[in-house]
Amino acid sequence: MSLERTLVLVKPDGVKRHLTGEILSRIERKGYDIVELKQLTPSRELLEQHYAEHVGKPFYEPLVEFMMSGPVVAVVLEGNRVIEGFRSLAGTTEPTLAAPGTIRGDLGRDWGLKVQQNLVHGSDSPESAAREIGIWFGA
Ligand code: RTP
Ligand code: MG
Repeated sequence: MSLERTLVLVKPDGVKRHLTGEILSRIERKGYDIVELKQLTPSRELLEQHYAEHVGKPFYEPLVEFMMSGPVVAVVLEGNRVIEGFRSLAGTTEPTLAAPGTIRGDLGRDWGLKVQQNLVHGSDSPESAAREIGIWFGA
């Protein structure tokens, strides 16, 4: 058994395009449990914590601006190996290259903007998941 939790975000592009239901439906059909869920427009302070690892990268400021541009849906999922399982459902970062059958591959594309708008975020390790769940939902 490797019971894990992961933080998933439906990013502002996903919410604006009315894809929240489609994305949550894929998660539910896969069989993961939703243990927390809320919609909010994140503050710059929250996003600076969430994206601390990307400070200084060329896409950092456009990424923070994009993530502040509207509501996001924050979700905690639980299941065995859910961290890698959700990243597999999401597909690779660039929607152009993400495999068909994945969230980003089926529903995303390159919009020619300063930052990849790719519909979802998923924690990438148990350490990131614990840190990110603390940031979005408290300890
Ligand atoms: P995420 O953290 O959102 O699950 O995505 P990820 O692991 O696949 O990607 P990561 O490298 O952690 O980057 C975080 C987010 O920054 C945006 N990004 N844009 N060159 C670009 O335009 C670029 N590179 C990264 C994406 O929104 C990515 O999800
Ligand atoms: Mg990442």
